[in-house]
Amino acid sequence: MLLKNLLAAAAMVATALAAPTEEKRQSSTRKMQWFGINESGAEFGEKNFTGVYGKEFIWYDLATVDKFIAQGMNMFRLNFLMERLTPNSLTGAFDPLYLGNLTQQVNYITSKGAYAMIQPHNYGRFYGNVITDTSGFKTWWQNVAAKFKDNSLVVFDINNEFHDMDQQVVFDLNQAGIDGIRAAGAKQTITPEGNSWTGAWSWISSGNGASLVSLKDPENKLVYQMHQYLDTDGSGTHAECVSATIFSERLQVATKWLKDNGKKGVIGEFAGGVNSQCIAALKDGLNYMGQNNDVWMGAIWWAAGPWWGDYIYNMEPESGVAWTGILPQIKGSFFGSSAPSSVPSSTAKPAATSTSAKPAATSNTSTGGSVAKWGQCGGIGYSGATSCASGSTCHKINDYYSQCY
Ligand SMILES: *[C@@H]1O[C@H](CO)[C@@H](O)[C@H](O)[C@H]1NC(C)=O
Ligand SMILES: *[C@@H]1O[C@H](CO)[C@@H](O)[C@H](O)[C@H]1NC(C)=O
Ligand SMILES: *[C@@H]1O[C@H](CO)[C@@H](O)[C@H](O)[C@H]1NC(C)=O
Ligand SMILES: CC(=O)N[C@H]1CO[C@H](CO)[C@@H](O)[C@@H]1O
Repeated sequence: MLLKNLLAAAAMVATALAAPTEEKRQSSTRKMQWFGINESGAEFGEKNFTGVYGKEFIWYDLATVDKFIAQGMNMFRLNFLMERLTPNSLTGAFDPLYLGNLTQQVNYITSKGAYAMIQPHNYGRFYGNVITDTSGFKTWWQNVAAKFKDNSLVVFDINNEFHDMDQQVVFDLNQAGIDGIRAAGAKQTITPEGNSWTGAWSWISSGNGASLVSLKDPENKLVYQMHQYLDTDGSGTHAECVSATIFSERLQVATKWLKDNGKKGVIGEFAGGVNSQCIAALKDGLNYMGQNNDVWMGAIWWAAGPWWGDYIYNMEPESGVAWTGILPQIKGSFFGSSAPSSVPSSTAKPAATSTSAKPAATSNTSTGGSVAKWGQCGGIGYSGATSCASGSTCHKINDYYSQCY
């Protein structure tokens, strides 16, 4: 997010969680598949595409991943810049160190059974210019997806917040990204994003709905990523929220579009300031999403990361204002109350409602009846293959999730 933000998310199977005892309770009442956090910092210094690690930009503190998971989160949207991953061109070689950091983060997160969303924070631009080379963009995604195609807990976010672009270019870039990812043999969930900062409230008025409904995915695993802030201009730059019901109100046109068209969506960025009106609006909106979990896969908070300091939405453990002021207030909305009657029956078995996020079925690229490295190989409720591809063995992560590595 820059002027406006949003979220991206990936799908999470409720059974793929850490901390057996605690998560057992949570997974049985999870209202939406994904509850996540934006990890932000590797895209910092957006005016300086080279930058230096630790000076212009920073990667994420892996210890915080465990803390978020302990709070029930299962989705990490990893912000980074395309220019730092492939500095020479869209089709050029990777910077091995930047790729190394991205890969390390993805592997750590997914080794814990959570989802990692690979999210180029580029607004449809490369070195400041709108990307018009759809073929090059397809190759960029094919090359990136090839690196992660065997990790079923990875989700691909085509690009953060297209804006002020020709709608056809936004469509073409999304389709090229999808085509590139599938050309690499990757079968995981993909989240396209829209023009106009991919706002949920403007999904129809922006023209995104009419245009992006026609995106084609041979795997049928698209989850439309939208972003929604609660301040007056929807920019996510104010601590105040318009009203205690503004979040659910702003989600309504998008919810209708998703239902009318048989699509799935995720709120890849959302936030409000630490005050009672915003907290009420956040709970109301998340409860609304939970009631509509046939189309909403989840929501991802903006933001965490080591460098957010006293930022109004900072959820970095344990100093961020939102870590103490928001997370304890809203996490219940992702899991429901203790009253079983408040839990929709469909949430008791989220995996069954998800066509897009079934780890075992998506990354099984090995032959001979074995699970590819990083794929799921066991856990309560899992019925897939249990033998790992050569070079990896099955490790129990928790009662609900075992993984090949
Ligand atoms: C960009 O980052 C490099 C490396 O830290 C630094 O030397 C340079 O001054 C920065 N350029 C700008 C315009 O900030
Ligand atoms: C991450 O980037 C830093 C700075 O370039 C580098 O020193 C480090 O080796 C990288 N880590 C990995 C795992 O590649
Ligand atoms: C995965 O491997 C199993 C054997 O362990 C096989 O039956 C199944 O068809 C494979 N699934 C996919 C999607 O390739
Ligand atoms: C609304 C908001 O806080 N946006 C910030 C999101 O993160 C980028 C950097 O990635 C900042 O530049 C924005 O100000």
